[in-house]
Amino acid sequence: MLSNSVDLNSKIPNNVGLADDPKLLRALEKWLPNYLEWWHDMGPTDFEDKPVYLRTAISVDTDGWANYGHVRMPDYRWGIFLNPRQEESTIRCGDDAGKPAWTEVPGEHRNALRRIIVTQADTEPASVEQQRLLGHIAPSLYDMRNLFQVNVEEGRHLWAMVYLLHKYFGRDGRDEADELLLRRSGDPDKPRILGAFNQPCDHWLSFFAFTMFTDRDGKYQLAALAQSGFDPLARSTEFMLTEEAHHLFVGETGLDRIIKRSAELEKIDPNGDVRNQGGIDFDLIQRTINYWFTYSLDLFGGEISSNAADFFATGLKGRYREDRLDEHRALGQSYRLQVVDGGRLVERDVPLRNAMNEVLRDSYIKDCERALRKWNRTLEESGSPNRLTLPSRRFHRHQGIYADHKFDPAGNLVSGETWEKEHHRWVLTPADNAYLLSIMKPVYEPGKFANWIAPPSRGIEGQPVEFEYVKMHD
Ligand code: BYC
Ligand code: FE
Ligand code: FE
Repeated sequence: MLSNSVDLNSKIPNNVGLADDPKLLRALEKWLPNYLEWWHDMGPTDFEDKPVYLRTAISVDTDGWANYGHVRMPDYRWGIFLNPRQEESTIRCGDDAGKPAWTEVPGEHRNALRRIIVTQADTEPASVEQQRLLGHIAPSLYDMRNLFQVNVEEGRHLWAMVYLLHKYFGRDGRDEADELLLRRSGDPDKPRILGAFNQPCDHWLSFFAFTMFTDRDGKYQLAALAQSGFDPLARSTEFMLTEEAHHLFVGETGLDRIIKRSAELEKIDPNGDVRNQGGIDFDLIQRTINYWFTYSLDLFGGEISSNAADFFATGLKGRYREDRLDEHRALGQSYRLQVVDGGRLVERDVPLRNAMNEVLRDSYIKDCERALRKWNRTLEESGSPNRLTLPSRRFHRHQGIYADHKFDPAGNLVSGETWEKEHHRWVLTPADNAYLLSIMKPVYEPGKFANWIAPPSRGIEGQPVEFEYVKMHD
C-alpha cells in the first residue's frame, strides 16, 4: 500500500492509498472544508489572493520531492506523505527493542499514542496562528515568502497528524481532529496545549527566534517520534523532518542576517548606537534568545518524568538517533542532574529512563550551541566586540524541576526580589516589543530589505534575491 508514488489527482494528494479506503477518504474530505475555514480565519491575514513562490511536496523521493511555483495559499495542495522504508521496521527502544514494529495501534498504548499525536498536532496550527500578522511587516518579499512557506508546511504537518488520528483512532481520533481546529493560541478559554505556543510572536525578531529555537524543538521531538515503534507515526514524522529543515534554516539565517546588520549599524553610528540607526541592539537580541530558547526548553517536559520513562520503555518514543546507539534498553544506568534542595543546587542521580526528556534536551542544546558559535563568528568577521550566549537551562523555566525557583541567566539561584528587579534586562519586555514594532515597516519591493536586516547570500531554489517571491500586484 505504501509506495513512492503519490496520488496527485486526489483532492488530498497522498501516498497512503486513500483512494482504496473510501470511508477514511470521506472522513478526511469532510474535515477538509473545516480546515480551510480555519486557515481563512486564523492563517496569514490579507494575502490570500497573492501568488507566493512556494514548494509543494509532490513525491517522497529524497531527490525531487518538491515542486516550486507561484501559488495562492488557499490553493496550496496539503497532502499526506509517509516515508517509504525498504527494511522491515522494528521497535527501536525499550523492553521490546528488536521486535517487529506495530502497523496498528496496540490497545495498551492507545491512550499514550493518542496523547503524543494530539500534542504534536496541536503545535502546528498554533504556530500558524502566532505568525498570522507578520506578513504586514515583512522586511522583504524573500522573507515574506519564507514565512508563508513555513506556514503552509505547518498546515501540512497538521494534516499528517490528523491522518493518523482519523485512520487509527476511530471516533476519538475524529473528535480530536475537530478539537485541533477549535483551540486557539493564547486564548485563555481554549489555549493550545504547550506553553511556547501560547506566547505572542508579533514581530520578526521573535519569528526568527521562534523558527530557530521552537521549530528546533520540533526537529528533536519529530526525530524522537521517527524512532517510534508505531510505524505509521515513525514514517510520517520522518517525512516532516525533511520540511522542518527549511524552517530551521529560516530562523538560523534570519538571526544571522540581523546580527550582521546590527554589527554594520554599530560601526556606522558615531556612538556605536545601533538603535540610533534604526537597528536592533545586541542586548535586545540577547533578551530575545533568552526568551525563546527557554520557552523552547520547556517543550521537552520535566527533567524527571515517568511519562518519558513509559514512552521509552514501551517503544513509543526513542532518543535522538536511537537507531545509531549501541544500546536500546537504558536499564541499570543513571543520569546526573542538578536539583534544588534546601535552597541550594545539588547533584542527584536519576534512573536514565526517567531522564529521557533531559537526554533529548541535551541533544537540542548542543545544536543550539553550534548556531551560537556560528553567529559569534559572524560578529568576529564583522569586527564587532559583541558576543551572544545561551542562558543556563535553569533560567526562566515554566516546566520541570527549575520552574518553582528563580535563576539568573548564568544559572545561579536568585531571590524573587532580584528577579523582579532584573528580569527586564534578561528577557524580552513589552517595551522591547513596542520598539521592534516601531522599526518594522513592510518592504514589498523585490530585492529591497528593511534597514534592520542584511540581505541573504542567495535566493530560493536558484532564483535571484530580487526575484518576485510574492506577487503583490497581480
Ligand atoms: N507546556 O512528564 P512531563 C513542533 C505537561 S514542537 C505545557 O514533564 P512529558 C513545532 C505535560 O503535558 C514539537 N505543558 O512531560 C514547533 C504533562 O501534562 P499532564 C511538539 C507541558 O509528558 C514549531 C505535565 O506537564 N511535539 O513540532 O514527559 C512550529 C507533566 O509532564 C509542557 C511534541 O511535543 C509545556 N511546555 O513530556 C510548529 C511531541 N511540558 O499529563 C511545530 C509529543 C510538559 O500532567 N509530546 N507539559 O496533563 C511529548 O512527547 C510530550 O508530551 C512532551 C512532554 C515532551 C511535550
Ligand atoms: Fe511542524
Ligand atoms: Fe516547523
